[in-house]
Order: sequence, then C-alpha cells, then structure tokens
Amino acid sequence: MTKPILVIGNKNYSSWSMRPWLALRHLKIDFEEIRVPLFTHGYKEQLHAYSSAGLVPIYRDGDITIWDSLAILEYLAERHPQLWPRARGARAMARAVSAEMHAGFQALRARLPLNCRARGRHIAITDDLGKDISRIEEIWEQCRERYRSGGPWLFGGISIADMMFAPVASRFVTYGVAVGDTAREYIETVMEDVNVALWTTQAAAEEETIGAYENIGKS
Ligand SMILES: N[C@@H](CCC(=O)N[C@@H](CS)C(=O)NCC(=O)O)C(=O)O
Repeated sequence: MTKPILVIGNKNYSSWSMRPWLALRHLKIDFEEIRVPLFTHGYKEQLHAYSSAGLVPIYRDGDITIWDSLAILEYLAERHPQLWPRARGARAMARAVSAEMHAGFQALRARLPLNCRARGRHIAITDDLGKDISRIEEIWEQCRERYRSGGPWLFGGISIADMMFAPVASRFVTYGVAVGDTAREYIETVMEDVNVALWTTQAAAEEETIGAYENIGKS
C-alpha cells in the first residue's frame, strides 16, 4: 500500500499546513511529506499537480484528495474518533471553536502571520486585532475552565481544537502578545508538545524567507 501524502508549505509560515501535520504525527500515521516552499518559482504549478485549488495543505490517501485543513482533520477523525472529545457536549463545542478559528480572526491572520522561528517581534494592537486576541483568550479560558480536570488541553485531552489553535499559540510567542495566566499556561502546553516542538525546529532550519512576513513587527 502506498503511503498517504501530505503536501505542505513552508513550515515557518504555513499555519494551515501545520494543523493536519500535527494530527498525522499525533496519530503516528506513516505519511509522505511533500514540502513546497510558497511563493517561489513554479510553486503554484506544483500545487496544481495535486489539487486544482492550488493551496496547501493537500492530503492524498489512495484515490481520495482533500484540499482543506479542517476537512483533512475531519477525514482523519472518521477513522480516529479520538481526535475529537468523546463527550457529545465537549465535541460540539470543540467543533464550534475549530470552525470559528477556520472561518474567522482575519485581523490576526493578516497582521500576525505565522513565523515560527522569529522572536521579539512587536506590533501595535489595533481595535480589530485586539478583538481577535480577546476572543481567542475568551475561548481558551472557557474551555480550560470547563475541562481542566481532564488534562492540560482545551478539552482535557488533545483534540482537533488544539491543532487548530496551535499556530495561534506560536504567533503569540513570536509577537510577544500579552495574555493572562490561563492563556499563558495553555501556550506553554502547546509549545512544549513534542510535535509542535518538532515542527518549530524544522521551521527554524528552513532557508527560504518571505519578505512580506519577515518585515512585520521588526524594530
Ligand atoms: N481554508 C484553507 C486555506 C489554505 C491556505 O490559504 N493556504 C495557504 C498557506 S497557509 C496557501 O496555500 N497559500 C499559497 C497561495 O496563496 O498561493 C485551509 O484551511 O486549508
């Protein structure tokens, strides 16, 4: 049997790629990783060879191709239901916060691009960005308050919701976003996770740079 393939962008910059990669690693699925550095010569053609959407991540499992991060996570969860919390109420909430992350937080995405290896970047917190940051903290606090007894993740044990928010934790570290104790603790949990740590190390070893992202927050 051929291995499933995950096509990803630069580990340093591609937040959507990071999410299903974390799930595959967490599940210990043997997959082939194809890394296509974004915005380099010919990258779109390379992506179009896997999916007409031309965006990463793309997951190919036999004759099934999935070209969206959350859809890939849902596909994996069909075979590995432990990716969602077991209790129905927790599972519903985990799906809601994951969908909220997938669809929203435009200011955060535009103003704080993922830059795993960068530290000490600072940006002005405008109203729209401040609202996104507060809402993320609110989600984290609500989840941690309800599910603290089950473990250190949003719903106790690790779930897709944590994979959806992992790149946000990384951004908060890169840009030194000031957060409360609960968020700080949660960010530590995420950053210390063995797979997040591996992704971050591999991101730091990449040589490509994307100028538009590197210029953000440099003093
Ligand atoms: N909603 C999609 C978004 C995918 C996406 O925007 N990927 C970005 C990288 S993180 C990309 O492929 N950018 C390359 C480009 O815009 O050409 C998902 O969740 O997978």
